[in-house]
Amino acid sequence: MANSKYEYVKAFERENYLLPETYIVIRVDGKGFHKFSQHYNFAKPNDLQALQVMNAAALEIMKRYSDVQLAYGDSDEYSFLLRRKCDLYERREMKLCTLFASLMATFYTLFWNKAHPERPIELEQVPTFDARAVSYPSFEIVRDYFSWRQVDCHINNLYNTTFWGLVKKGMTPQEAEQRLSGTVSSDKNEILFKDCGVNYNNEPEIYKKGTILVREFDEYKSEATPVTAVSSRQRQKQDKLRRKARIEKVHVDIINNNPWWDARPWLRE
Ligand code: DGT
Ligand code: MG
Ligand code: MG
Ligand code: MG
Ligand code: MG
Repeated sequence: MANSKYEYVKAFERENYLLPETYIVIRVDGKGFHKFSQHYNFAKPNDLQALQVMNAAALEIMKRYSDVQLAYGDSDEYSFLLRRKCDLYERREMKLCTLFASLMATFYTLFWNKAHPERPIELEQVPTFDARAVSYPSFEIVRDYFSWRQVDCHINNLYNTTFWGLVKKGMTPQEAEQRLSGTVSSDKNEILFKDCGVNYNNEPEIYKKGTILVREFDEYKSEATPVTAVSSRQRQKQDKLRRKARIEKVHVDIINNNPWWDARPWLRE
């Protein structure tokens, strides 16, 4: 195609290439889901169907992008771990973020409508997501990242479960907020047990731990060769293996669980 005199405008474009040989985490988060959850009457504090819509959307992204090895989600957010050697869109940050955010919104809408034919998504309240990408230089930091998100899930869920437990027992939201102000985890566990008759340990794992989607390999061969030494045929073969790998959904502790991580060495690669 002949160059037009307008082509020079391309020189203004800027692109951030995420550092090579680092793990990429892309986190999407629902925009204004406080309002969104009210509009669609989410159950409080956790709406199982809504969480399942998030999980289904994230799974669909993972199926499409074999570079995603692991995903963790709770509430209105999902974090996707892309392998260190991933070269998706040449690691262009804008491409990756806009793509993940738009896929999440589209899949969310599709799966929502499938799950709620009587309450489809309405034009005045559509699900939208922002996305950010961060590259992490070591696997230890990647693990700390996912611990951070799971701790966040736990803290929010314990608070919300206790808060709504108190409201269910007759407190106004203001009274419940006051009752919980200044309390630590053990206090909340005790309030839940004594005032609400709820043993937090017996709450569903999906609420307490969030959801982990992980690619699983039955026979795993290390790829730990320098990227330059791997032929493109080998790369294609490895990619095919990743595509074929099944994706499991679990709700387990990933913070103090070295065996879980150690059993999945491909997450490190
Ligand atoms: P943002 O992310 O800054 O645009 O604003 P929000 O409103 O999305 O805030 P965020 O992401 O910090 O918090 C998620 C909100 O979504 C929070 O207000 C609670 C709501 N939410 C998420 N999952 C559920 C659920 O299962 N049930 C209910 N009732 N609310 C939920
Ligand atoms: Mg937020
Ligand atoms: Mg949000
Ligand atoms: Mg959020
Ligand atoms: Mg185009």
